[in-house]
Amino acid sequence: MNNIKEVAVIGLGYIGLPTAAILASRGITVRGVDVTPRTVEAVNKGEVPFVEPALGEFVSAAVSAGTLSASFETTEAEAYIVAVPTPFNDDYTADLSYIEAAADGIAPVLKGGELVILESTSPPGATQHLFDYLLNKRPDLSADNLLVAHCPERVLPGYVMEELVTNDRIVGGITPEAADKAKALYETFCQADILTTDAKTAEMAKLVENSYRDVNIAFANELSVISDKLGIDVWELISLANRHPRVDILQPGPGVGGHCIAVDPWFIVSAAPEESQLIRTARNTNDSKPNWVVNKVVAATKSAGFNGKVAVMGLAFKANIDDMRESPAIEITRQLAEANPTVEFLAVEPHVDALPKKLEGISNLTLTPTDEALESAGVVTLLVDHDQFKSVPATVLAGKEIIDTRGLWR
Ligand code: SAJ
Repeated sequence: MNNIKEVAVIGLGYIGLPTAAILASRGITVRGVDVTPRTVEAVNKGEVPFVEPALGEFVSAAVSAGTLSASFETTEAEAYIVAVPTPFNDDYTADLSYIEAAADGIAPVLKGGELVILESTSPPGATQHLFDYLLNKRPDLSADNLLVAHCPERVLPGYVMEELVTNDRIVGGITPEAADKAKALYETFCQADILTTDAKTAEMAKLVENSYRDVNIAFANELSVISDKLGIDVWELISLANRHPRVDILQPGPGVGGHCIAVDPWFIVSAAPEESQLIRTARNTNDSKPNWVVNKVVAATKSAGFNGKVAVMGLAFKANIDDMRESPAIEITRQLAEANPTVEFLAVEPHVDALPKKLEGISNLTLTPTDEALESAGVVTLLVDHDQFKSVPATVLAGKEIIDTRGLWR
């Protein structure tokens, strides 16, 4: 039974804000903490500073009810949930500086007996590091009086509010008591099974889930390159092979984006470099796919009668979201526009009203409405399978060179 009534959530991003809002919807008083003024201001107005279906209603209801508020400072609570980024360094080791910065905010307000939950995806040993780091900052607290657990998030962007409730969760405690206490807190909103283990196994489980997906997408991406060479439609090939009862191949695309699948496998590779051959190769296969797409588009612009304009459909890292983190579409667009200054690139992204920073200031690249781009371009490159693009009539695409990396228009 949960007896925690006040929670501080550090990091109000794609995971922290939904978690804060759903806890608040269960009557827990939640104080969100973030370093970004835009985020803190938006949340305090009951708004969400990014696109995530259904989250807006939760945030506005919780802010109106007074159960959710946001600030820059970490204040006293009974439990702290850390949901900050864990990017990788140049050598692919994890950068734990955001976790340490969160701990710097938590340490001074601890009184003893609190629960600290790390949700951020972390390399093996990071939860123990957080525990040691906090105790080091607060040598006056006894180790038995600090409960630290890892509870990795598993929700799929675009379905977060649903999956927070329906997905099973893994909770790994530094001690069994920490795991049990974290489990009770998550039971206030999670209706699925919550499985407890030790912290390192929980860390690794999360990394393994995303590596499993990365390896399987790499298989699909490799098949798409092979099929292209052999003159085979890879989507037909995969759908036929998937009619075998024990085959379930994923879909090829322009590469793997997002802050999770393109990142997490590296944490395993850096923890066991010699032993992680398959995981490393899959990462490299997926990372090389954007280059392959760039070459296909460049070849299309060399065809006779090309009118000088290329439409690039979609910039987000996947369908129906505005999240551009590690997006292969952005990488492809940037490389194309920079290397081909005489070609005009019309980027289409219905979820944003300005080009992202990485694409700012490129003179032959403009953010263009869907109809206008499709009408004027001679080459159309589909990079994201947004619902809005599904309904493009075949007549609009007729006579154009199409590079459809998602199999949406086949
Ligand atoms: N992709 C493909 N082909 C596919 C599936 C995905 O090319 O068949 C691409 C997508 O276009 C995208 C990338 O892979 O660029 C990642 O998309 P995704 O939908 O596979 O995953 P994410 O990054 O949105 O969310 C993943 C999920 N993990 C798993 O499915 C194992 C989610 O449950 C995790 O919570 C999330 O990572 C995370 O935060 O770790």
